[in-house]
This record gives sequence, structure tokens and C-alpha cells, in this order.
Amino acid sequence: MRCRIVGAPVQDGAGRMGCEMGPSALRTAGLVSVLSELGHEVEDWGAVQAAPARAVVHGNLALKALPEISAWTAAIAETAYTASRDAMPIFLGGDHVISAGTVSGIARRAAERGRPLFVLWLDAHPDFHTLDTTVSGNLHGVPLAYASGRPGFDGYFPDLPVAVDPSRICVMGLRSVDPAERRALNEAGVTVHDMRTIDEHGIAPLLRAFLALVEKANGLLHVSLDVDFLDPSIAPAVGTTVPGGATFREAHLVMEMLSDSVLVSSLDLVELNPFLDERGRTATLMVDLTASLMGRRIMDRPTRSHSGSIS
Ligand code: 4U7
Ligand code: MN
Ligand code: MN
Ligand code: MN
Repeated sequence: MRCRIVGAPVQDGAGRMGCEMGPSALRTAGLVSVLSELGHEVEDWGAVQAAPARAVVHGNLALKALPEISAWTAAIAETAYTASRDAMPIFLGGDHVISAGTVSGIARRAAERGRPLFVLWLDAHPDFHTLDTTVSGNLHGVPLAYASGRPGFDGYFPDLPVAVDPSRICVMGLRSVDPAERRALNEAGVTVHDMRTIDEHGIAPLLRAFLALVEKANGLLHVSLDVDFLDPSIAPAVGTTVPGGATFREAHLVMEMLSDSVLVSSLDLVELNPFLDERGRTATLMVDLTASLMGRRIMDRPTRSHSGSIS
């Protein structure tokens, strides 16, 4: 497959600095060579350029860096749309606000192809705040709300060309949900598998059910992987650690099943803060998980041909 690496060095959406170094750390951990060794053709598009911000004022005075992030979102959405024309884009965050742009750009591409877009959100948090409900004001807490068309972004974020239908969104790994998000997730009808559900059922059947929906609808699948989906004991390089996350094998199993499904057409690797890492171990884990998603196997297994390609 042709993979296209796109850096999105954004850190203004997170509460602390450092995510800007994410793309460098993922490249240093060997992302490009790992993909090449798996037989993929890899193109590295470097980094999205920050567009100049224009003044935006909002009634929620807690919001941080709204003008800058609005400008980033427009630039990232445009690049995501272009990069998905004839390749599988892999977006390197950057904090999770980059997914406001990646998902909207991919949704526009999918709509043009006449394919429904599904989103798998792997995260300790649902990132389902609107500009009005966020209390922290950190905009990495809003991208899924924006991309799914929740109200309140008009005039502040770029106009959303196509919203992702909440019934096509599955959020996995939750263990930190704010009250406003909990209400909104229920109302919107997003499929939510929190850590308790994963503990009770095991992660495999939950993921299998979602993949069956994507397959049945002949959909495209965007995967957004927040480092904090993983347990902080194996992935310390994140500003928002929450205990009780996915284990090493749970995370790899998700990636292996996604690979087997051949449904994934785009990927975000987000929230890596290399300043908080221990000798690159989190960056290396993120690259290894990407390898599992892109076909690395412990032992050979029967494979299917790729049908999830966006092209
Ligand atoms: B991430 C939070 F309050 N909900 O709004 C907020 F818990 O991209 C966290 O998933 C947001 O890391 C986390 O600040 C955003 C908080
Ligand atoms: Mn997130
Ligand atoms: Mn998170
Ligand atoms: Mn985070």
C-alpha cells in the first residue's frame, strides 16, 4: 500500500507544551523504515504549515489559543483532503486537536467517493466537548464533537464540509469523561466502550462488532489513536495520564484486528509528548502499534486483499 506521512506539529490544544515534537519523535523511532520493511511505499510530506491566525473572540473565556487552532484546523483539513486522494495518510500529532482537521478532510474525501466514513476513537477521553462546555479550555478536548457536527463551532472553527454521523463513531478505552460529554455522547448515540466494558467483555468482540458495521456499509475507516488510550505504565509520554488504560496486548490486538479487516483508510497518531518520554519508549510503542496495524504479525496468518483503500 502507499502510505503518506503528514506531520501536524500542533501543541496549543494541549494544556502543556511538547506535542510539537511528536512528529520528530515518531520519525526518530523509525516509522518510515518500519513501514518500508513491511513492503509499503512511503511518502513523507513533512509538516503542515500553520496558517496565519485571525482574531476570534468567544464568550467562553477559558478557551486557549482559539484563533491559532482555528487556522491550524483549516490547514490540516485541506492537507488531509489532498493527501487522501491516492494513498493512506498517517497523521503525526501534535495534540489531538489536529483530528478536527484530519477527520473533516477525510470526511470530505469519503463523501466525494460516495462511501460512508466511520471513526474509531481510541482514547481515555471522548474529546466530545463543544466550545461552550469545555471547562479546561484545552481544545484537544473538542475534536470529535466538531467532526461529528455538534453545534457551537460556527464562526469559530472552519465550516465543516461533511459531518461524521455519530452512529458511525466508536469510542474505546474511556476512563475520564466529563458530565457534559457523558450527556452529549448518550444523546448523539455514539457507540462507547469504556474500560469497564472492555474488562467485562474483552476488547476483541467489541471491536469485531464495530468492524462488521463498517464492512456491511462498505465504509471507510479512520482510526484516531491517542497515546493516553494506553496505560501510562507502558506509555508515559503524555500530558493527560489516566490510570487503567489498555494493556500492551490489548492495544496490539486492536491493531492486528484492524489490519486483518483491511478497512482502515487513514490514521492519526496523536498526543505524544516526547518531553515526557523515557528514552523514547512511548514513541517506539506507537511505531510498533502502527506496524501491527500495517501488517506486522507474530506468525503468518491468512490475509485478505485490501478493500478499505480510500482510492
Ligand atoms: B485528549 C478534559 F477535563 N476532558 O476537557 C478536558 F478531563 O485529546 C480532558 O483526549 C481532555 O487528551 C483530554 O480538558 C483531551 C479533562
Ligand atoms: Mn484525545
Ligand atoms: Mn485522551
Ligand atoms: Mn491527552
